[in-house]
Amino acid sequence: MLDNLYRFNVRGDHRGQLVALEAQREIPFNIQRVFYIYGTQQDVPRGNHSHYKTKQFLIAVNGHCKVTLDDGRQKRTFDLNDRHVGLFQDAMIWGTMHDFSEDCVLLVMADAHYDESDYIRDYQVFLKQVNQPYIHPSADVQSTSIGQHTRIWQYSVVLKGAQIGDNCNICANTLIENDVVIGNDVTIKSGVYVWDGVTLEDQVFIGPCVAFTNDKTPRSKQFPDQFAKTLVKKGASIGANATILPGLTIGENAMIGAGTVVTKDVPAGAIVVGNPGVIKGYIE
Ligand code: T46
Repeated sequence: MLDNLYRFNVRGDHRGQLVALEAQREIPFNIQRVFYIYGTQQDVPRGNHSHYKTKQFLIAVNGHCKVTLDDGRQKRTFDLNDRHVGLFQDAMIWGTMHDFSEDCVLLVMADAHYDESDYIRDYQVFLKQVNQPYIHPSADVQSTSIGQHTRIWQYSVVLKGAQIGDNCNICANTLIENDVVIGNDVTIKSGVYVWDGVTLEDQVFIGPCVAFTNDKTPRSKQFPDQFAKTLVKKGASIGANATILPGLTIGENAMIGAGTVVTKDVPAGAIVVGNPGVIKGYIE
C-alpha cells in the first residue's frame, strides 16, 4: 500500500529534457488540481494529515525532501530527490513532508478541488477511521465488540454478546451467537454457525460448513441449564464439513480433516480424520 513510487520517461535531446505527465497514464487519476510548495524551512514539516477521499501525486521537481506515508499500521519514508520520480499518496494515508532542502519545489497533483472537509488533521481520528472493522451493509452485527481490521461479510449475523478480536475474517452467511468469544486473526469460512458456548482462540481456522454443537441430547423447546462448552485452541484448523460434538477441546495447532466427526478431546498438534475421528499422526 505504501510502495507507490513511479518513474517517468524522459525525452531528451540537444535542447534539454522534457517529462510529460498525463492523467490516467503517468498519473493514476484524473487531475483536478495542481499546487506547489517552496521556500519551506528545513526543520519545518508540512502535511501531517490525511484525506478521506482525495488522492495525490508528489514530485520534487527541484531540490529534495522526504515524505513519510502511514497507513495506520506501518510507516514508510521516501526520499524525493529525483524529478523523474513521483510518489502516489492514496486517500486515507497519513502524509508528512519534511527535511526540505532550501531549493525544494514540491509539485502536488490532486484528483479533487481543495476542500477542507476532506482533511483529517487529528492523528487519533485517522487511526480510528483506518483501523475500524469492515462490516458489509447486508450483515446484521449487533455486537459492538468487534476488533480492528476484522471483516464481516454478506448476510452474516452476529448477536449482541459475541466478542470478536482483531483482524478476523468472518465470511458470508455465518451466524455467531451471544456466548461466543473469538480471538485475533481467526478465519471463519461461509456456512458456519457458532453457537453459544464456543470459544475460538487466536489464529484458528474454521472451514466451510463446519458444524458446532452445544447440546448432547437436543429436544425442541427443552433447554439445558447451560450449553456445553467447546474450546478450539490457538492455531487449530478444522476442515470443511467437520462436526464437533458438544463439550470438546481441540488442542493447539491440531488439524481436523474435512468431514471428520470429532467425538473426543483432541490433543495439541494431533491430525484427526474419519467418523468417528481418530488420530492419524501429529503435526511436526
Ligand atoms: C499536502 C501537502 C504536500 C488551499 O486553499 N488550496 C489548496 O489546494 C491547498 C493545498 C491549500 N490551501 C490552503 C489551506 C491552508 O490555509 O493553503 C493553506 C496551507 O495548506 P495546508 O496547511 O494544508 O498546507 P500543507 O503544506 O500542510 O499541506 C499541503 C496540502 O494541503 C496537502 O494536501 O499533501 O501540502
